[in-house]
Amino acid sequence: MVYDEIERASRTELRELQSDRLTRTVKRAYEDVPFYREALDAAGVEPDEIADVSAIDRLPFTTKADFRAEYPDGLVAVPREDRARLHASSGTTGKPKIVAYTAGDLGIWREVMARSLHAAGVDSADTLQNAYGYGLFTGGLGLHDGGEELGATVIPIGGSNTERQLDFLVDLDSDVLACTPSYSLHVAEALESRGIDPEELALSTVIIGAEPFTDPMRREIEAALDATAIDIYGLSEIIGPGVSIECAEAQEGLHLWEDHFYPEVIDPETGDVLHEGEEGELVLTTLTKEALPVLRYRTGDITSLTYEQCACGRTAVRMGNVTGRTDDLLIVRGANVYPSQLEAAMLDIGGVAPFYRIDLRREESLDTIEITVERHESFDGDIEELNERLRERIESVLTISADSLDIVAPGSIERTTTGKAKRVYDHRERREQ
Ligand code: DLL
Repeated sequence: MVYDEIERASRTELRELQSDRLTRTVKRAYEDVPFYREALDAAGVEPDEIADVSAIDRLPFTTKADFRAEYPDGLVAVPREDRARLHASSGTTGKPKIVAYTAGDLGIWREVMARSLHAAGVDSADTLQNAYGYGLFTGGLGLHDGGEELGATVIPIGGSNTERQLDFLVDLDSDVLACTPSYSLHVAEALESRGIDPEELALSTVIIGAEPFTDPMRREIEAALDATAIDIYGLSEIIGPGVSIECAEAQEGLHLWEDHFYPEVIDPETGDVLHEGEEGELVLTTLTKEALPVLRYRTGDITSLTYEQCACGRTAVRMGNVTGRTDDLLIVRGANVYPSQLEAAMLDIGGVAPFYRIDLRREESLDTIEITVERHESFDGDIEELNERLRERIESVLTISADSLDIVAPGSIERTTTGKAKRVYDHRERREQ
């Protein structure tokens, strides 16, 4: 069942709508944002020439560096009196990216979030415990507004305060918990230490996003909370959460709301647009945003697209689960690996828990990689043998051997209770993120 008929529109209808909306977006960006006027002039593109989405690859990309260079509001297309809200996404270094919304944009956000929650199986009778952080981060207010739009009961508990999260899960019979995957694991552990059996909770769905997670990690979350884990994706620069989400019916890829956001996948090295099914960097163009129209934004997120119709009946393109970002790639002594590849390899072995950290250092101009991972509580086998198996497995994905591999006691690695999990500590140099 869809929330809005547009979710079942034919591909031809969608394409016509997208072309029409793209033309208007390009025109507005050109007229109202000096940055885009200069970028299009430099690329030799007249806004009128972009009459169809097939011409989108003539447009230049927008990058994270452009957001930083135009700080705080150089990319905003509307005067101050038309801006209804600002959010910010903080990098670990440098200036935050400030994003602006008109009242109309907030309406679109509510709509795509309500559609997302509906696709995730949430309905107006449900209680949604929203444990995403409120404030400048888009997670809290994004899920909040969408939940209200759908008619659900929203509990704006926000991030952290784990003891109260447990009280509410029990006392208020929350059906849905929305939070990062790492925090959901922390909640699961806290339930266990309080002796609460997740099977006795009303909780049926966890809506996880804002950071990458692998399939074994998802299985761990589902088992520990006795709930279905639904992947939700989004980013502040485009709108916040609600760009795409898995449907509860199929859980095979994330439906991307193509009537508002136009996706492409490119080769991150050459910038060439890739074909359906090929993995590369996701590029998004907003089709309806007023305050912050964004053309061909390089998200840095790695995924692929499929246009095959989903079993749930929605026609929107689906993107694969994002397990890494182009700037996450670890390069150690010539070996290239994404942290998610190491995570999947370690969890596949069994015996270890999804709590780990990776430390990279440079010693006498040689890079080293140290991996620390927790033993799973249920593991009662031979630790030496587990260490050996893990070492071999890590070496097979990393192509070099880890300089140290420590299996530590359950609970030793610091938990993330607010914001996004940090698992990689690169002590070699500070990198712009
Ligand atoms: O994280 C928006 C959000 C809030 C999404 C709540 C989902 C739930 P930013 O702080 O701007 O916005 O960070 C965006 O987070 O480019 C991805 O790298 C990563 N990310 C977001 N969702 C997912 C996901 C919010 N489901 C950046 N899987 C994005 C993997 C994700 N990575």
